[in-house]
Formats: sequence, C-alpha cells, structure tokens
Amino acid sequence: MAVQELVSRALAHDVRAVSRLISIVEDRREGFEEVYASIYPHTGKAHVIGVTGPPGSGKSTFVDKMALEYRAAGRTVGVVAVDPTSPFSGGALLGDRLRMQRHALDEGVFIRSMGTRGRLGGLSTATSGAVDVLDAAGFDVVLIETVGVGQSEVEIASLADTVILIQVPGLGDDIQVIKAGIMEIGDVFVVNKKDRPGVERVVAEIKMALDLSAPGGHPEGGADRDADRRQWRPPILMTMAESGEGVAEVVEACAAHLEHLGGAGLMERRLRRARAETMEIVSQRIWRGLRERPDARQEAERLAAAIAERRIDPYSAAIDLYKLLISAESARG
Ligand SMILES: Nc1nc2c(ncn2[C@@H]2O[C@H](COP(=O)(O)OP(=O)(O)O)[C@@H](O)[C@H]2O)c(=O)[nH]1
Ligand SMILES: [Mg+2]
Repeated sequence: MAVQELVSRALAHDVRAVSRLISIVEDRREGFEEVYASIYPHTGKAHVIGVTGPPGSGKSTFVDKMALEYRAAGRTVGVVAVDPTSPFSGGALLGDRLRMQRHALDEGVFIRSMGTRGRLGGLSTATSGAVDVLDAAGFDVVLIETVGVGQSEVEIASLADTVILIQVPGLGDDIQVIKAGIMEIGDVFVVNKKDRPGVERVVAEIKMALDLSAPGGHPEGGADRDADRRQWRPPILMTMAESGEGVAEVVEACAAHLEHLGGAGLMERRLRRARAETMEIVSQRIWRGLRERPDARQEAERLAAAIAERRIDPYSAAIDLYKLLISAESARG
C-alpha cells in the first residue's frame, strides 16, 4: 500500500493503518519522514497523558482501568506502553498482552507496546512518533506508560500535557519519588495499592516533598519551572487499580489539569517538547552520519590521528568534521 493511502486510512481511524504507520515511524523505515510530514498537521488535538512510576507499581493495571473509564464516557483512547526493561524485543509483557486482549474488539482503544526495539533511533523519538500517529488518527486521549527507572521517564513524560506519577507503599523506607527531577514532573500524584498497609504514610511523604518544592518553600523551587506549576497544586489521590477504585477521580483530576493549563500553558509545554525534540533529531542525524557514512568515518579517523600527533587541536577538528557532515546532509536534502 502506498504511504499516502496508509496515511489517509489512519487519519480515518483505521486501526490496521494506524498500527502500520506506527511501525514505519518507530523503525525509521524508508519514507518515514514523508509519513511524519503528512500526519503532523493533524496532531495536537489529543490530551496526552504520561503515566510513570516504579516497576510493579501497577501502571499497566491502572492505564487499563483509565482506558475503560474514558471509554465509558464515550472517548477514544490510544496507549503507548514503553518498557525498555522488557526482555521481548518490541513485544509486550505477558500481563500487558492479556490486558490488551480485553480491548481487542473495541476500536476505540488502541494499545501499542514498545520494548527495546525503539532504541535504535532513540526511545523517546520513537515514542513521540507513536503518540503523534495516534493523535492524528483522532484518539481523544493518548496515554503513555513508562517505567520510572531513570532519566528516560523524565524525557518521555515531557512529551505529555499531563503527567501522573504513581507511587506505592512498601517499596522501601524512603519514598521513591524524591529523586532529583522526578517530583517536579508530576501534575497528579497517585498512590496505588491502597489496599496495602502504609498508604497514608506515602501520601504524607509526597505532601511533604511537594511543600518543600513549592514556590517559596524552596529557594530555587519555582525558578526553572513553567508558570502553570506556580498555581497548580498537584492533587494526591489514592487508588486500587486492580478494582478500579479511585481511577475515575484521577481521570477528573487530569481533565482539571488540562483546563488549568488552558491555551497558554499547553502551548508552553508543547514548545518545550518541540525544542527538545528538534535538538534530539539534529543530534541523531549527526550521529547517524558519523556511523553510517564511510567518508565521515574516514575523515574522523584521519582527524583523530592528526589530533593525537598534535597536528590539529580537537576543537578545530570537530568543526571540520561537522562541516563535512552538514554539507553532505544538505546535499541529500
Ligand atoms: N494489591 C494490589 N495489587 C495491585 C494493584 N494494582 C495492581 N496490582 C498488582 O501489581 C502487580 C503489578 O502490576 P502492573 O500493572 O503490571 O505494574 P507495572 O509494572 O507498574 O505496569 C500486578 O500483579 C497487579 O495485579 C492494587 O491496587 N492493589
Ligand atoms: Mg507495565
């Protein structure tokens, strides 16, 4: 099928076309730039919600219940589950597969799992591509599930308009959220597994951490953050994802957050995403050139030798190499 045909079908919400387009974008197949260029004007309508938290905190269970909640309200939902720790290349964990089957007959829910496979071109750009395809296809809400294991979830969550941070009791003495940079990304806090002991303590700890990082509470607290965070006090909600208890309230909180952002706040977030994304793509292109082009590799080798022999300094060499990469890039168009 021609790419344009595929795009028109995806825009008309044909889920098989959506699935194929995501693969094209994710794997950076021949012609994916063309795909992207034609879907991009149709994006920007979905409410993109990131859901992150430690492994086993119940993210998949929770996302599944959120999807049901949105469906009950007549809204369509796309899910991108990102789990770089998944041992299956590009596949879903067994539990995720079972959950997906439940929605299999409902065209209003589309679930896509991304494992290690997306890493080739960078997991966050691959995720971003999947989110954009779902957005263009007209899904009202796009949920991104990411494992909170490090920097990656901060990056991926930054694709979202609203970020839900999930915590659970019993994962250790000290709360897992108070890692540098993690607290700041949460717009809605969820303490899942409220059926387990210790939930109140986790809630109290999050409250304390939020107070500390609140404007005025911390000298640098508000400096680096967007204006919306200065007025939005992230709610802390308790859930039991397994039964669905409390999930409706989280859905409400997400809607309230979107409303709070309004046009200007949303634009601010999307600007930030656009900046980060462009920089990422530029650097990927440079790396790709260095990796894949024999002339660039040869020149890099030659320059390395020249640097080692003190015939050129590393900065001048880098500029020479950069110029070579750029000239060939623009010649290719
Ligand atoms: N007790 C209890 N277990 C839950 C709850 N929500 C999820 N779980 C269980 O926690 C485990 C991990 O859930 P999963 O959704 O796969 O977590 P993820 O790794 O964060 O995606 C599964 O066995 C779930 O059934 C809950 O509210 N209470
Ligand atoms: Mg999961």
